[in-house]
Amino acid sequence: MPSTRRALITGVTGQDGSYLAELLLSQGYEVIGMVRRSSTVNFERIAHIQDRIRLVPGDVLDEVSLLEILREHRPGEVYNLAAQSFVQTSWRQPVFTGEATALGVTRILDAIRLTDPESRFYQASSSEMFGRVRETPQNELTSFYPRSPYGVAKVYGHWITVNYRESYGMHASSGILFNHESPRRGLEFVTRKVTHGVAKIKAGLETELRLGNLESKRDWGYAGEYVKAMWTMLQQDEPDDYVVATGETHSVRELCEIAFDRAGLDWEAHVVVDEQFLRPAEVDLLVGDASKARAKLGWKAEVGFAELVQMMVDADIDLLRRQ
Ligand code: NDP
Ligand code: GDR
Repeated sequence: MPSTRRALITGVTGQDGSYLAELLLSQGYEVIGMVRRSSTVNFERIAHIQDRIRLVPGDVLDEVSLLEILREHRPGEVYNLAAQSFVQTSWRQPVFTGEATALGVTRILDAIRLTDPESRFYQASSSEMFGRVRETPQNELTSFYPRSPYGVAKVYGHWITVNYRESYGMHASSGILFNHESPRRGLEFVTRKVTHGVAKIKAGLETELRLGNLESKRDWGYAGEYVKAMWTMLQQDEPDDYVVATGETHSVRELCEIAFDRAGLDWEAHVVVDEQFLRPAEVDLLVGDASKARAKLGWKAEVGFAELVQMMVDADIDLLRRQ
């Protein structure tokens, strides 16, 4: 039997993987973190907990590696966070994005089916699946209209999760998470690009910040609390799909106003629109209706947008000072 107190996280070196690992450790889990081989180590986000996690080599492109990990460690819960997650890159590398973000999900579901099909599974689905939105706000029943190879791959990952649940009776759940950010966010995503850019301008290292579409709107929440929703989904008797969001939407322009203001700067004096950051097809507006997660999981976003942006600016100013 797989152990219910042992969890496997794919994508443990990412933003969400690091917060989820912390949460599971605090709940007394034995945490197995899958890491892919690279020529340089990139464990910054988990350095503080590395001695408490068991890191194992594997790749969602390689089903044998997944089978071996599952056979050897027999986790009762598997959180699939691994993906090529940057939307802009997905136009440049659509096939790779499909391999990792779409087919990677089938590889891991199939490996679970062949080893311990009773293990519980979480799939990191995305609000990018709603793309050119069919209704506002978006909920679990809103139809999908992805606008990037990444969004298309996530739609596949979502439906294969539903399919394995229905075909094999697996406890497979899909969390449709809207954008969530933190001081651990990758530097290429717009929130962190802005807050890190503000810190550099404040420190006199840069004078301008080049961005793409300032009008797009997102439902931005705090990653540290979104991982709790993932875990809670796997504690339910029945697997299901849930939207996880704040229910508020803000533009990139508002993000800039708040972030620069926090550092005592005028955003209009520094932000330059550069078309290299515009996307071939944009998702104009996302805002989630997380009432199902609230009713069934008791989950609700607590950290507001301004608080989140200010937390990230403060963390980046502090980071640059220490560097
Ligand atoms: P990150 O980009 O920060 O982390 C992605 C993780 O996936 C990294 O650990 C990366 O490893 C790993 N990875 C990439 N390719 C492979 C591969 N082929 N095999 C094994 N591991 C791989 O993403 P986030 O933490 O922000 O997001 C986690 C998941 O949630 C992703 O699936 C993302 O698409 C999804 N999501 C994220 C949202 C958000 O707002 N953050 C919203 C909705 C969904 P390495 O460090 O080696 O690159
Ligand atoms: P997104 O996040 O595409 O929503 O995907 P990102 O932060 O990259 O973009 C959000 C919005 O900001 C606009 N934008 C810019 N974006 C970036 N990266 N850089 C810029 O310079 C810039 N200027 C404007 C974008 O056009 C877009 O409208 C994130 C990822 O974490 C996905 O993995 C996840 O599934 C979704 O969130 C939900």
